[in-house]
Parts: sequence; structure tokens; C-alpha cells
Amino acid sequence: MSAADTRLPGCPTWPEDFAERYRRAGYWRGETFGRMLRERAERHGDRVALVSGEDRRTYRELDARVDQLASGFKALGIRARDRVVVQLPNVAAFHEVCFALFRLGALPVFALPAHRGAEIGYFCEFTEAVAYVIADRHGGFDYRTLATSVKATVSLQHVIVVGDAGPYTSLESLYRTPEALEEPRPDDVAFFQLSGGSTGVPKLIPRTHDDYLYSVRASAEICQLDASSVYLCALPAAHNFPMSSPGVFGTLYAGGTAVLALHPSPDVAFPLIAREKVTITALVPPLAMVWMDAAKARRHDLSSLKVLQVGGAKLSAEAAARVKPALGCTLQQVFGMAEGLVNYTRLDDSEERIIHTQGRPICADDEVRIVDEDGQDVEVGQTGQLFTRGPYTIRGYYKAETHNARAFTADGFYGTGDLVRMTADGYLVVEGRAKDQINRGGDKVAAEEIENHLLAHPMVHDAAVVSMPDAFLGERTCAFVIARGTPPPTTSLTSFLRERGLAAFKIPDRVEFVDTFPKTGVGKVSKKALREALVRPAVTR
Ligand code: OOB
Repeated sequence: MSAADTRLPGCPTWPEDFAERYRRAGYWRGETFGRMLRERAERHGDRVALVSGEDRRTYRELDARVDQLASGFKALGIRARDRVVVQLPNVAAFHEVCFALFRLGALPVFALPAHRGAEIGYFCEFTEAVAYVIADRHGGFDYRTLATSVKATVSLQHVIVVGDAGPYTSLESLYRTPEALEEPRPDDVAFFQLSGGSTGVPKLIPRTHDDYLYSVRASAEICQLDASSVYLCALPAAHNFPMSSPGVFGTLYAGGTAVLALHPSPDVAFPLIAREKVTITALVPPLAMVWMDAAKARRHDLSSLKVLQVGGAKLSAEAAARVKPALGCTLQQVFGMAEGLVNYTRLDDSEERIIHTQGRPICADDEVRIVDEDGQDVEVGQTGQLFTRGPYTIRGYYKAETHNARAFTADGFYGTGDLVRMTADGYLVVEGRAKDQINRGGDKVAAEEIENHLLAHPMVHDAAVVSMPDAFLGERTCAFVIARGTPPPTTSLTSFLRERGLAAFKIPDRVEFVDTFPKTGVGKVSKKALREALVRPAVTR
């Protein structure tokens, strides 16, 4: 078999001329995550890599445990390119599992702790996962129960549990004497991120060692991380933002310390900032607002914090202007996506840029096009749809040929679905969205996915899910429903969705029963008219 044949099928990749260009430019360096950690352990052995609760792991310890676990996974029968759904809270085991799978060449599928049976069942089935890694309990929820229900419907060889394993395999039991493992190819897929998406089912994003490590390295440089940096991971570690922008991976790349918070609330995060002398952290806008309010009490010393990154959803200029006075640190706006492209305001940018823009791309070879509805480039300063192509932006989702033909242009640009404008100096300002998605304070909800679940209810004739403005989350979700006969109580619909195993953030915040949907000129449901109806109080019945 030639080397190319060993790649995982179903993962579109860069054309050879682009790959060649990205290598020549030094973006893709033929590194793998497994080797990166080994080199850091050789260089920074005694420095603390991870802090999780009372546990502190040096680089040497982390590296050794990752080797032991990789061998344990192998002994279980997990092989290179096998998919493993990983659903863990912010604990050190998350990163041990990640790097062990990376070393083995097995591919984590990064689920969020909020996902439930509908999502997890789908990820397991779609990726033909061999294993599912969970915590015993977290946030008052028992993931072993979830595993049992998922296992009843999909074929999974192993459920691996951090903590009390019950009937399943305990992660702790897998650590064993390390053996030599074959290193995966740097240009092969390293893992799958999940797309926020706008389609009926979430899409899987294949990221390679080469492309992701480039974005991690460049992000660490932009954020000026070094061995003295202390990064607080307060958002879910599986999300692209705290994982790689520069996140925990960028911190490990730089030889710094990553502190894991089990919850992003000030009660948990502020004492950690004070105790560990955290220098940088990342939040979504609603949390940034909560932190700014909580900081007024001045109960904790937050003076070590130099940078607060905010991204995942639009931060208002008004809130942006309050960050420095409230928290005494520099704001960095981050506009990124799990598919690739990440924009940052730079730490030495003027206040004006930091407050009023969402930053500029990482790389000179991030190609950005802003186009009108006919696909023509708009003038600088005009708003249009953002398309992008570059050394760390995927060329297609996993096993999604039909969707890829729509989501990517023929010449490989990804249609982000974001409406943006570019300032004269090349910074992007997010103005809105053309995709059928609700951005609930950084949590992405695909309208069609929720509509499909609602349509499965026997009393629902039709459903249309839209965003409604919200002072705290930016947006919340409203489902317009045409009932069959007398409308059922709203709670019967929301509990129906919960019982179907939908993550809590996807449950509509409001349900409105209507007799018909407004239509566009071509006879499609006009979501614009529905959104407008919501801001008029008269619609409530
Ligand atoms: C991040 O990644 P995803 O994949 O959860 O969501 C991407 C989408 C973007 O297409 C955009 O619609 C929205 O989230 N978004 C923003 C934003 N950052 C992301 N909208 C307005 N302002 C911002 N600053 O959300 C993500 C990935 C890496 C780094 C940061 C965020």
C-alpha cells in the first residue's frame, strides 16, 4: 500500500500544489502532536504543564502518562485511524486521552459535555467509533447512564470512564508499561472537531496534525505565549477556541502552564486566577459580562491577568470598552471557527481596533473574500458573505460530499455564512449571519436540526426555528410551530426534545404556535418575517 492509501477515506484534503506551497512557506512542518509533547517534555520536563483541581502534572509526568495510556488503548485493540468519541469535562484526563490517541494515530471526535443521546448516538454511528470516553459524573449528570442508552443503539466496543467505571472500563486501569508505537503521518487527520453548522445533523471537521499545529503555533506567537504563561481553560476544553486559539494546546506548545476550571463562573475561576497567577484566558461574551460584574466585588486578586480573549459570538463595542476598566487587562477579540480561519485583534493594537473590530486573520496566506449575493467581491468597507481558504482551513467535512459541494466553492473556499466587512487596514467586523443558525452566547444551534426533532412530535405539523435578541446571551432560540389540531402545551414539546436526547442549549427558549408561516416571494418560509414578528409584542398569545 502506498503512503497515500493509508489516509482515512472521506476526508477531503488540500490539492498538492497548495500543500506544497504551505510546506514551502514553513506553515506545515511535518510535526505531530505526539512528538510536540515529547519535545516539550525534553525541554521543560520539570515545569508544570497542567493543573486540574489539586493535581499538578509536570511535562515529564504528562508525557509519561500519555505513553502509558497510548499503550493501554492499543492493548484494548484501538488502532491507528479508529475513531473514539471523547466527552470529558475540563480535567487533566481530557488531555492525557487526547495526546494518547494522537500518539496512537487514533482519532478523537470531540463532543461537548452538554451533548446528550441524540448527538452522541449520531457521532458514534456516523464515525463508526470503536470507543466512547466519558467521566462518571459531571455537573450533576451521570454519563454512564448516557453511555448505556447509546450502547443500546450503536455498536461500540468500549466505554472508558474517568472515575467510577461501574460496568465499564476504568481509564485508570489502562495505564501500562509503554511500548514503541508507530508515529502517525503529519498530513493525516489527527481528530474531528464539530461544526456549529446549519444543517440537519452536525458536520465533522477533519483537522490534520500539520494544519492544526500551524494554527496553534501561530496563535501562541500572536498571543505572545512563552514558558511563563499561565492559561486558564474555563470554556469546555473540547471546543476549538480554548483548545487551540491558542488555548491549552498553544500553552503546551509554548511550555507554559494550563489551568483547567471545571466551571467558568467567577466563583470557580477567580480563586484559580489568584492562586495560579493566570496570565491569559478565553471567554464567550455573556461570561465576559458576568466576570466584569463579579470583579466589582474585588474579593480576589486578578492582577496577574494580562489578556482576556473574547470570541465565539459578537461582543458589543459597549461591553468591549468595559473590559480594561473592569478587569485591568487587555481585551483580545477572537473571531474564529472550528473549520479553520481565526482572526485576532493584536495585543498592541489601538483601543479603537480592539473595541470595534473582530481582528484580522492569523496568516498572510489566509485568503479572505467578501462577496455579495451574486458572488461578486464587494468594495472594501461594504458588508458581504465571508469566504476563506488557507493553510489551516479545511477543504471539506468528513463524509459529506453533497453538503461539501454547497458549503465550499469549486476552488476550495469555505463559505462561513458570516456577514462581515473589512476595514481599510484589513480588520474584519462581523455584521451578522446568512446561515440558518442561532448563536446562543457562543453555543451554536442549527435551526434545521431542531426543526427535524420538532417534526417528529405527533402534534407538530410544521416548525421554523429562529433567533430572538437577548440582552444576556445575544440571541436565544424561538420555535414557531404549526400544530396538528389544538396546540399541545409548550412544555410537552420541550420535554419531548429533551427525551429525544438533545443537548440543553438546543432546547428552544420560547415556543410560539401559529396558524401559518409568512412566506418569501418564492414561497419559502420567511425567517426574516418571523424574527421581525418576535420583536413586536403583539405576536404572543
Ligand atoms: C468559534 O468556533 P465555532 O465553530 O463554534 O463557531 C464559528 C462561528 C463563526 O462562523 C461565527 O458565526 C461565530 O461562530 N463567531 C463569531 C465570533 N467568533 C465566532 N461571531 C461574532 N464575533 C466573534 N468574535 O466560535 C471559535 C473558534 C475559534 C476561536 C474562537 C471562536
